[in-house]
Amino acid sequence: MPEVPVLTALSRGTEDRADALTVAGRTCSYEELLGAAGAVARRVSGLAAFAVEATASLETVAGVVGGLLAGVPVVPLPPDAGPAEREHVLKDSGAEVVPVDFAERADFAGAPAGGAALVLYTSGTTGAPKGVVITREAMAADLDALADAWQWTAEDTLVHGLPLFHVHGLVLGVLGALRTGSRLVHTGRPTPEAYAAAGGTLYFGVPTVWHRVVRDEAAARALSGARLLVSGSAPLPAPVFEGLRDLSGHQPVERYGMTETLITVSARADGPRAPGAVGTALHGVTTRVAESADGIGELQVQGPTLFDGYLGRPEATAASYTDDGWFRTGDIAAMDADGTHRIVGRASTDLIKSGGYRIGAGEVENALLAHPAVREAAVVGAADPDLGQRIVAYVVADGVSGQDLTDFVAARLSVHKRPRTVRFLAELPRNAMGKPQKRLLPPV
Ligand code: MLC
Ligand code: AMP
Repeated sequence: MPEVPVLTALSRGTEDRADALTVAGRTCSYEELLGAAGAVARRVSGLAAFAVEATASLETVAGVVGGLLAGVPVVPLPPDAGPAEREHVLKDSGAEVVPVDFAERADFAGAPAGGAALVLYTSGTTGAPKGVVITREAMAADLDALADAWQWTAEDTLVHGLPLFHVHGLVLGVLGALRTGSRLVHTGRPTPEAYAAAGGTLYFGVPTVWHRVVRDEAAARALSGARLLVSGSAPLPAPVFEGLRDLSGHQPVERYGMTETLITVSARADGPRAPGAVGTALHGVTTRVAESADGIGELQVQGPTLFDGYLGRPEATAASYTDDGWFRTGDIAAMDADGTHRIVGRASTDLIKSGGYRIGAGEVENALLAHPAVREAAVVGAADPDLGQRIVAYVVADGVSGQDLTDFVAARLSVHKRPRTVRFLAELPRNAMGKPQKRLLPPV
């Protein structure tokens, strides 16, 4: 068996099982996955980077494993990204799309030792998404720290249905299984029925998924046989924590992270869990809450799980660190005396978290402004019981409907970046300097 960086369980080939991996209803063994990944590695070897259409499929897994084998960074493309977003990602990364045929098999020996493995595109407060360069070393460090925190082993069956173009679904949810050797069942979509039917020991979900599970009482009760339910990517509301506890008998473990840092803080399988608490710093990670009078301030982190910068943007990379070398998360946190972290908000209201997706208000505003009828646009996140935050667009426009604008954004960018509510205003509220003031917008 060839050595696949990061994926120690896969490389060892020990305990290969015919059903090692199931993605959206199709199942394969490690050997079959390695064969398909070998064919990808041969094809991409020597490229600077390549992109895969990151549908929830065995092809996406083979593409990413093939990139690791060949030592070529992979750019997972959100499958529903509209033309504007797609063009930006491909141009910015310089990656060409390489199609993956899972039926093709080849041997590929020898992988370079370290370096960039993934480039994940993620939104900032303004402008187009930036490419976050993630190394093999960072992923290996993070997955080992999570295995330690969650007692995650080859005995587990991991179940989730999260997208394969972000840290949660791809790094934790696929590469984590291939490093620890746990079986993986990816349910295609993260529906309560599919989670209930999968019979796993370890479950991953964003709070929206857990909210939907709790609303489906039978599905929540069916999870009682699991070992650990893990929530992350956005704050888990207390009623959802309590609903899971009451129906499944499990207090969910909450963990916190970012594309740029991977997961840095988590509750432990053998430790306390409480609503609103995201646990302690993972092994190897150091955190601090920036100085403030009330003990609440920006969470800053250091450690081996951090990214290798924004692709081609040294200024943005430098700006994301303090002068003394700590990564600035932009999240506002408090830390208890025992080192338990609580995330209490975000420094900028222009980063929206909807269904666990990070969405920059500026990117949606620019998409709206590309519509010929739109003169001005201001986008905010409004509290939503299911999505956490719902995208609300305030626009100054004539001769166009809210649905037209929603569809326009959904077609240019990814579908999850579309406004769920559009409000028409005669003008945006401004200060004396003429600058739009989002806090003066009327309530939704
Ligand atoms: C609706 N649809 C439209 C549309 N309106 N399509 C085009 N135009 C319109 N105007 C259709 C879509 O085609 C799609 O169809 C469906 O509606 C999707 O609807 P949705 O409402 O957007 O999906 P929803 O069910 O609300 O999704 C909830 C969710 C999703 C939880 C499944 O938000 C999700 O997968 N979230 C996970 C995000 C995540 O993984 N984040 C991790 C980031 S990493 P169809 O046919 O496709 O159904 C990170 C680090 C860390 O944060 O700490 O983990
Ligand atoms: P992303 O880059 O998509 O990975 O999003 C990272 C952001 O998700 C963080 O900066 C936080 O704002 C948010 N986040 C992730 N996990 C949690 C959590 N457990 N609680 C609150 N916010 C979270």
